[in-house]
Amino acid sequence: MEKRVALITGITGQDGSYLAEFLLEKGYEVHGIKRRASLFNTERVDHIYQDPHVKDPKFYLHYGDLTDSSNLTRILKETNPTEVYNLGAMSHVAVSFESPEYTADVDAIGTLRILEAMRFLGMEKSTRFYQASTSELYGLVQEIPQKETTPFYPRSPYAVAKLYAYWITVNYREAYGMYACNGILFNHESPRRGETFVTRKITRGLSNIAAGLEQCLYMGNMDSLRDWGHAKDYVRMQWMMLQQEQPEDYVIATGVQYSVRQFIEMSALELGISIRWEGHGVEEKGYVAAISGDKAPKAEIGQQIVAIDPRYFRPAEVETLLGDPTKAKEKLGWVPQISLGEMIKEMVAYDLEQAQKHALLKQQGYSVAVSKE
Ligand code: NDP
Ligand code: GDR
Repeated sequence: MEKRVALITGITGQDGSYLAEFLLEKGYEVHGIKRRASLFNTERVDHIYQDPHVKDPKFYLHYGDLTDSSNLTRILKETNPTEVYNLGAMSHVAVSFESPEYTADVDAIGTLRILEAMRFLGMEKSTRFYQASTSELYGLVQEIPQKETTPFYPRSPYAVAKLYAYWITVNYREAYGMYACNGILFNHESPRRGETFVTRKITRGLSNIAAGLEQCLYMGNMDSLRDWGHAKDYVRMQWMMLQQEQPEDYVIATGVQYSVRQFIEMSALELGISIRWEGHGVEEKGYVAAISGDKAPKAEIGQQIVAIDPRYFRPAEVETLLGDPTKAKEKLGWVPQISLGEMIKEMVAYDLEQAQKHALLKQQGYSVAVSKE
């Protein structure tokens, strides 16, 4: 079989780490671009790291950045990939309001830089390209549920930057005959999700409360509705999209929607805590209504464990997202295998274990800082 080589931008992120595992299992040689940081930033891929001194390694990391054209061109030339997965991005919607110009540089122009480098190197026909597009493109939704033909209406600097990346990918496909496609992915989560995205903030914050490390979880808009899947299911689909005869764009979603408040309730129940809500809007509060199960959380009945902090409201919100993955199911046979309940169980189990380790250290007199945002 022809040698299969993948280059992944954003390999140190949630999706990059799962995709790298998946491709290594399929026998690919995997190259990833990591940013230079003042501390180690490869925690999510450390378990698949291969010492470059071993014979015939299959996993390589290269220093690089989506803002650096010459760096990207050199890495592409040296690795000569058969598939490029552009997962690198400033991916936090709220932060994109704080750093809109940087977000545009990385998420929009970064995508152009890779496509243009591929063209410059004559890879239009030899290398396939995947772009990490997003349900945030739908923003102020024009149709429910959202599918491939639903009009876009981005609502943040992040989404506007990703709109450029979406269209430049379509444009290079049409203009130069490249095998380039967009996966329009709805929110997907896992224990490897960044701690400041809402699901992980909830499972981690509530686990810290259950372990007695924190008192209260401060939230933004809890009425927001999302279609949440598991990152493992979604990276499989990223690969499938590059294995077809024709390059096409696909919506990847579960087709089921929950509110942030429901996600809090389900995560709390997993920890043996049921919540009673009081008040409305910025006054809304969540109290411990009952404690059950064998996890014996340290929280007390009547303790306030959820509060609203308006700092977490966004200048423009995406209130509701619900995907229609029919095309992916019918054309590629893709169906998500991990349910929301199973995912919450996995995330809570992971975060509770971390919280209990910290609690134990604290008990032994070591100082433990729980970073929050
Ligand atoms: P993460 O935030 O976990 O990972 C982002 C990755 O991009 C990290 O490896 C990060 O590096 C890297 N990165 C950030 N800035 C740069 C830069 N300037 N140059 C090179 N690399 C950079 O995101 P996810 O894994 O969750 O998402 C992967 C992609 O999919 C992103 O493009 C995201 O926008 C998109 N997406 C995600 C969805 C989701 O629900 N997860 C849904 C739809 C789309 P570092 O580790 O150093 O910070
Ligand atoms: P999102 O994910 O903006 O959809 O982007 P996030 O988890 O940040 O927010 C989801 C919803 O929850 C509301 N929310 C809060 N969000 C955060 N982060 N923190 C809070 O305290 C909080 N309280 C309420 C938000 O307002 C929002 O409505 C993610 C990213 O992975 C993008 O890169 C990706 O493109 C989209 O998903 C699909």
